[in-house]
Amino acid sequence: MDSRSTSSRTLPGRESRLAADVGLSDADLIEMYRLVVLARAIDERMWVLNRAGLIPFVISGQGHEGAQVGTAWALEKGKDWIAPFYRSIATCLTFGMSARDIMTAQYATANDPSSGGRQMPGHYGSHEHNILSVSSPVATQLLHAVGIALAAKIRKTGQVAMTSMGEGSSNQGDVHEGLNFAAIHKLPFIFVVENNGYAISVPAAMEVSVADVADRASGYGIPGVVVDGSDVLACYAAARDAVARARAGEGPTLIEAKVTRLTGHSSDDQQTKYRSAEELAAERGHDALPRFREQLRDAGVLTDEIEERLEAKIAALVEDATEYAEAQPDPDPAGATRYVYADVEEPG
Ligand SMILES: Cc1ncc(C[n+]2csc(CCOP(=O)(O)OP(=O)(O)O)c2C)c(N)n1
Ligand SMILES: [Mg+2]
Repeated sequence: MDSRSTSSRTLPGRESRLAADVGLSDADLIEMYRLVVLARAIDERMWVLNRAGLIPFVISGQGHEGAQVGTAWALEKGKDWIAPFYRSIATCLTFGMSARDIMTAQYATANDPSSGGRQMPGHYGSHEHNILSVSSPVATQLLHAVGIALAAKIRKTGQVAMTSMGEGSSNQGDVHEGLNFAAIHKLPFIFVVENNGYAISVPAAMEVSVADVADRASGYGIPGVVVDGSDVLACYAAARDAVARARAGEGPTLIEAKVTRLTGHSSDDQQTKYRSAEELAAERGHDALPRFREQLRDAGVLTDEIEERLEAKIAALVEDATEYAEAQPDPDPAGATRYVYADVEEPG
């Protein structure tokens, strides 16, 4: 059974205070931590492979993982929908994609579930897990997610659609149109802004005219919540409340998670050109991974024994995913236009 399906059945007195306070079990917390650590380990491996000339392009989720696992955990796997963006590795893992699924997308293999090697690396998607394929033009996925939420409302399925993107992307016109529509029709929709303070080399103050993107929610008559993206459980609690509102027919919520970008924008960017050494060092202090680890250790949830086991399993998963993806065949060039043009019979 998926550990999340038990999350609302915390046994009083049997779980840590930390877990009980947010309505989760200790097993949930361990699994959330595992996902954060796994996402980081896959990401770090991607950079090594890129620098070794084995994969062409990396766009990293490092610094975003805690917010991604926290928010995605509140949704129901296999029922709800996610329209992710290029940094959403931890979101996709939380929603059911595997390390192999992520790695085959980096290698653009024929059997990559995201697109069979057709999409740019970092454009994850999974038909099996209700994860919409990432589109390269940023913010377009919000419209798709709102459409899914509209369908859910019309069909009365009880599903929720969540999308995520950066604060820079949140300035696109699509966001205004989609939020306005979702708010008017009280759609079961959640908008997560992962604010890492930069859009490539442009700092937030030059992208957004307000300190908090969440302030814009009031312009649509919906709740806007600012949450510390390095606090996994605060992110979970914000998303849990948003899901409850959405399922109750009360409409959308905007969650702004203040995260950090620990790497350059992509493997083609060098952030030391536009960020000082002091700023980059300070970013390390806003990382969810060590913070969550410490929190779980203090609560007695994460022990040496559990941690050793987790580390060994994650190292093996990353190794397996790399070797597996390396060994998979490239897509057949003859199929390059499949799904691009309609397959029409040539006349006579
Ligand atoms: C419509 C559109 N404009 C520009 C780009 C090029 N582009 C890709 S990512 C990016 C920065 C986005 O910044 P932000 O939304 O803050 O996300 P972050 O990369 O910081 O996570 C830009 C300008 C694009 N892909 N689509
Ligand atoms: Mg950004």
